[in-house]
Amino acid sequence: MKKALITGITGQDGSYLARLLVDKGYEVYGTYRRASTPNFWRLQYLDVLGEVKLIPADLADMSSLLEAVSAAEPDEIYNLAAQSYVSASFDQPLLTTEIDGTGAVRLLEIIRHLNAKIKFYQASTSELYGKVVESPQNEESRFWPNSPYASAKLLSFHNTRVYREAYGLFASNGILFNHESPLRGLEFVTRKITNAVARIKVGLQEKLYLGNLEAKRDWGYAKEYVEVMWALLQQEEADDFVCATGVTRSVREFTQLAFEIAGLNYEDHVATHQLFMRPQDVELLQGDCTKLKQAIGWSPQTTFEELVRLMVEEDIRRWQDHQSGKTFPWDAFNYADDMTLVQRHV
Ligand code: NAP
Ligand code: F7E
Repeated sequence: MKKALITGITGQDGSYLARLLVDKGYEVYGTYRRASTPNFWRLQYLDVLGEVKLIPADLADMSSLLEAVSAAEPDEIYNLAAQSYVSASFDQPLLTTEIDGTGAVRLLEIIRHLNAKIKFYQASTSELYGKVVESPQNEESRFWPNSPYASAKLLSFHNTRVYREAYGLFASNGILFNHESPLRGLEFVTRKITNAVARIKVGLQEKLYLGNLEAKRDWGYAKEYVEVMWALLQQEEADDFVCATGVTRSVREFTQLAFEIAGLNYEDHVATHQLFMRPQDVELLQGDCTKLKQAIGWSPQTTFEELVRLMVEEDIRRWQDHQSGKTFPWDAFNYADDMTLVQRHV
């Protein structure tokens, strides 16, 4: 039986990947952060919490990572843990660099010294392209990070390649474009919108405050993207691959469609607020995953319209179930609403 270690197993991708690997017959280990409030709701939602082994570890802490890898003795490591919110990286650039940049190097060093046969997947990102100079973006396109998050991810991207070339490690980068789902964190714009649409629909909220409505993203479905992570570690050789849909849409288009699906007009509810603007933004992302298609035959199945619909419908269902007294694994019921954030922020 193959063994996998997933860092960041409590996150969106970590949970979907855990489900996928358990279904494939893997023994799955995952790292989680000790916190005052446990955060296992996604693993519970996918009914996989009871089928994984959990190890406390922090990407900023070498000893805990060493212990995690020693305990799991994995064949494959999927490094998904990150401070993954671009906006927060402007507020916490050093912490973000420690986790998203140096964290990967800690794992690569552990692999090099402990067992160089362990295969390594690094969660790289379309944010690396930043100020894009060509569209669509592929593996050859210029990287020009626009945030501390992206420059930290550039460090881990290149070290993954360096350890592959210098030491012969099987270390691959998946350059994944934005991928979303009903398990997406509430800070990210897609889920922020679908959760707000649901609250407005059931009468709990009136307004939704957003930042840059004109930014364009290539949004895919997270459940499909974790299949790529696994497939990349099954290749003959390690390499770097873009994973995307090739379709780009603006935040405004996402918002308009999400409200329409709920039978609402976004112009009646949406306002912009400075709080949700970034010092600088990535204005346009659109990926070209030709190389990936040729290597593993993968192509996205869920369209933009289907993705928005499945997220809106799931959030409406959750709020309706909540109002009728049901309890279930979920994050939104104790999350501060927009108005509170806008009024309380200094
Ligand atoms: P996510 O939902 O924010 O999950 C991040 C995970 O990292 C969580 O399990 C979190 O733990 C953990 N984590 C945070 N700081 C940590 C630390 N210091 N030590 C150990 N674990 C830590 O992110 P995601 O959307 O699943 O993304 C997975 C990975 O792919 C990330 O590396 C992200 O940067 C990258 N990525 C994401 C996308 C996307 O569109 N989703 C696209 C490209 C790349 P807690 O639960 O305790 O917070
Ligand atoms: O923003 C704009 C915002 O925070 C998308 C992470 O998974 O994908 C994600 O990063 C766009 C940006 O994702 C709001 O300015 C407008 O242009 O959902 P987001 P992101 O920054 O693209 C990449 C690939 C990753 O690697 C990251 O880990 O939406 N926007 N108004 C807003 N964004 C947020 N969050 N909130 C707003 O109110």
